[in-house]
Amino acid sequence: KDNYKLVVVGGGSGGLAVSSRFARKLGKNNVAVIEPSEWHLYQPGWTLAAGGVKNPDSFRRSESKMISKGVDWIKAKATDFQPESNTIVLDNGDKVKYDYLVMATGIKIDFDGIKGLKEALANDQQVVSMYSHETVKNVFPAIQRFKGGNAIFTFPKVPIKCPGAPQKVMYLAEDYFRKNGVRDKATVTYCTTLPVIFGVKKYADALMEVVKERDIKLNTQHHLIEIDYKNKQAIFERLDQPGTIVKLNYDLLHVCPPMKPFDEIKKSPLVDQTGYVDLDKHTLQHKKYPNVFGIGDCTNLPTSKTAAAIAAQSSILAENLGNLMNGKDANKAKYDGYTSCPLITAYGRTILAEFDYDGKPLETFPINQGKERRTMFHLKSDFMPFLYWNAFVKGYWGGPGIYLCYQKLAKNSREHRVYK
Ligand code: FAD
Ligand code: UQ1
Repeated sequence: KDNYKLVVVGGGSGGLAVSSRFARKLGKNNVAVIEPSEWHLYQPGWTLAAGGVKNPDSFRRSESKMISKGVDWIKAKATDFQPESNTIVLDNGDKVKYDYLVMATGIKIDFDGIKGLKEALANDQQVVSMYSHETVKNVFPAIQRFKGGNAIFTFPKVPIKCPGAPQKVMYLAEDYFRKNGVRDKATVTYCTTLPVIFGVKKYADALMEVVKERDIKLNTQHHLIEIDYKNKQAIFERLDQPGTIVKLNYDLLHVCPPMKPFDEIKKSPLVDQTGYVDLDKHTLQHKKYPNVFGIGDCTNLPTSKTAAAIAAQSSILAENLGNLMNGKDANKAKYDGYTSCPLITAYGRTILAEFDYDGKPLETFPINQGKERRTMFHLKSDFMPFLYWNAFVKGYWGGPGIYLCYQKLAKNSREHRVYK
C-alpha cells in the first residue's frame, strides 16, 4: 500500500501514543508507522537501571509487539521529506504517500559530540553513560566499584531530553556511596553548562537544599569538551569565562552526551533554523504545512522534552488533527506546555516537578511536590512503567489533565493546588 490516511514517522513514545489513538479513530490499514528499529526503548527507566533499582532489559521491548493492531509497520528509515507532494522517501528507495503526517522522530543522542567520549566508554570502566541500552548496563557496576576519589556527573548544552536525568543518577550514586561507607572518601561534583541547577525556580530552590545537605559540589557554566581517559581527566570550557579551560581528575565520570536533531529531519523542509519541526506551540500543527503535525522531542515546542509532555500533547494533537480530518478547525485544543520531571533525589525519595511553558508549576497532587517524597519515588519507579506499557503506548494516557474533563477547569484547579 502506498497511500495512507495518516503516516506517523517514528515508533517511540510519541509515535506509539499517536498511532494507537488514530488506529481506533480511523480503523484498520489507514495508519502507518515508519520506524527502522527492532526495539522500543522506555528511556525513563534508564535512571532506575543506572541506580541498580531495575534491570535495564525490562525497559526494552520488541517494536513488533508495541505497534497497535490495525497499524501498518513500515520497517525503514524515512530519508527524504517532500511535503509539497505529501511524499516520504525511505532508505530502501520506496515512497510512501499520506493525507496527514505526524512527525515523532525524537532527538539523536550524539556520542560523537564530545572528543574522546566513545574511546573512554570503550576502554575505561570509570567512564559511563546511561544514555543507551548498551551502555546503561555499565553504570551501576561502576558505582559499586567506586571506592573514593572524584565522582563527576555532567550536563551538556541544551536542548536535551529530560533535563533532570543527569542529576538523578548522581543523587542515586551519592546515596549508594553513603550507604556503603565510601561517601567520606568521595567528592561528588555536578558539572552543568547551565547557570542554575534546574530551570524552574521552585524546584531549583528545593534541589539547592538537597545539594547543600548532601555536600555535593555544583560547578555551573562548565561545558565538557573532551575526555582524556589515559590521564583520567575531564576537560571543560568555562561558558562564563571564554577561553578558560578547567581540567578535573576523575575516578568516576558519568557523561550525558549532547543531543541534536537527526540529519534526515534537519535537512527536511519541515524544520525551523534550529533543525526542529516547526509547530504552532499551542495547536501542534505545522506552521507551513497544515496537514502536518508533530509531537515530542523532534519538535521546536519550547518546553522540556519528556514522555510526560508527550502524554499531554497526544490528547491535544488527537483532538486538533481529528477535527481537521472531519473538516473542522484544527485549533480548538491548546497545549499549555505541560511537562513533568520526577527528580529522584535518593533511593526512596523524589521531587515531582510539573510545569508549563512559563515555568509555572502545574502540580497534579494536592500536596507540595517540591518536597522529597517516598510516594513520588514509587510513582516514578513502579507506577510510571506500568502506566506507560499499559495505557500510554496504547493511546489511553493523555497526561494528568484528563481527570478534569475541561482543559480550563483542569488548569485552574491545578493552579489552586500549587503550594509555594
Ligand atoms: P523517541 O521515543 O526517542 O522515539 C523516536 C523514534 O523515532 C525512535 O524509535 C527512532 O528510531 C525513530 N526515528 C528516528 N529517525 C527516524 C527516521 N528518519 N525515520 C523513521 N524513524 C525514525 N520523560 C519523562 O516523562 N519522565 C522521565 O522520568 C524521563 N526520564 C528520562 C531519562 C532518560 C535517561 C532519558 C534519555 C529520557 C527520559 N525521559 C523522561 C524523556 C523521554 O524518554 C523522551 O522525551 C521520550 O521518549 C521522547 O519520545 P519521542 O517519541 O519524541 O522520541
Ligand atoms: C507522565 O505522564 C509520564 O509519561 C507516561 C512520565 O514518563 C514516564 C512521567 O515521568 C510523569 C511524571 C508523567 C506525569 C504523570 C503524573 C501522574 C503526574
